[in-house]
Amino acid sequence: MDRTPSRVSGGAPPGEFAPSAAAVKEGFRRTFGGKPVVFRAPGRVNLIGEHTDYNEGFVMPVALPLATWAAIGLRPDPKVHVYSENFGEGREFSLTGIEAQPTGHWSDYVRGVAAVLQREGHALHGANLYVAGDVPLAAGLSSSASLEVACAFGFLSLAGAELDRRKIAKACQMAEHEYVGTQCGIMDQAVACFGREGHALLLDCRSVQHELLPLPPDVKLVICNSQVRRELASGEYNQRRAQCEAGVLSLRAHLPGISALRDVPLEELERHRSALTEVVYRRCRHVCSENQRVRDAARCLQSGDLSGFGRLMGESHRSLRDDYEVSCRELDLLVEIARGTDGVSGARMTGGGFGGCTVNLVRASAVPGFEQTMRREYERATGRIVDIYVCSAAEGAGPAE
Ligand code: GAF
Repeated sequence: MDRTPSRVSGGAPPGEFAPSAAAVKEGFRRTFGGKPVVFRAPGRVNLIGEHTDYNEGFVMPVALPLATWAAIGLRPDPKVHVYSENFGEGREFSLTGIEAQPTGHWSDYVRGVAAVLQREGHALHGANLYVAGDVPLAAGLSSSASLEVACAFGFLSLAGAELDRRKIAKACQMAEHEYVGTQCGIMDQAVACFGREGHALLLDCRSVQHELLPLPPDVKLVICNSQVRRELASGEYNQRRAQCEAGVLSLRAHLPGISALRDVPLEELERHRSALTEVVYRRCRHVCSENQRVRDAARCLQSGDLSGFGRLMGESHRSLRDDYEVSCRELDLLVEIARGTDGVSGARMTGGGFGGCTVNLVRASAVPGFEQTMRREYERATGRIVDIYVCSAAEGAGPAE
């Protein structure tokens, strides 16, 4: 999905498709005819708590104004015809007997969501579906979850089904496991469902319960896209998850009560370090320390301690770089440049890693200077152009008019 990234604060350049409820309605009318209903689901940026979700730990994501819109209308047969504005192509599949076989095509997300919802007992109707979004692809901002959740809302509304957001998030996560092949955690789908304007979510990924934390209104979330594309399904992500699970297995011989790294305080990990290989120990150290950082960061936000929050973001980045080994030269560089720039209280890589984006907390009045510095210094060092999205926390998924 080669989605043209747009500047959130500036909108799409003249002449380019700018996704919105009105634009996808019009796209639907052109492609299929008739009047659809429209749902929007946001991408996300994670402030802190990386690779902790599949260890049943804590995360602190924010829903973005970047989103996917899905326009949906009934078909008379049990088929789904889905057209993606971003890919400029459509696919069709039958709702009967959807195979759980990843094909590597973008429509796997849509097939997967339909299949899992049906398995959970929802009688889905055949549908025409027109999707479009402005979450940049493979940038670590969760374009996949936003597509899944927007489609889930669409399918369920046609079926006249009750919308339980926790169940929707879990169904979308399952769809990604089984139909795409990424063993992702619940963070992206949960924040797409539960995000709130002006707030970050403190999400407990074991219970999938969250608390809303107000963000300071004079601080912008500035996302810098390194333009190094990341592919979650490339195997590295699943390998990290397997290493964490191997750690839990070895630690369980000494700590019989644990079922996930969430249950292991850092002191216990240190005590039983010799039970682990060096690599597995470092992976576990990242997760155990990151869980603690998320809880500390929540306290910083609650007490208005932005510089404390920023310090924790810096520690998170170093831990992801050195212990979890999911950063890359370009992300490290973006963090390094940001750290020395006026008005920045925190900077770190965000999302799965291996490329993608950094997230920066920047005083609103310092944003223009920050943007200038990032563009200049990043190009000078890498020859690449950084793409910058200046955001505030947006609302989670719902109907769009
Ligand atoms: C990706 C996954 F989809 C999430 O579940 C999460 O693990 C994240 O990487 C890393 O924190 O976005």
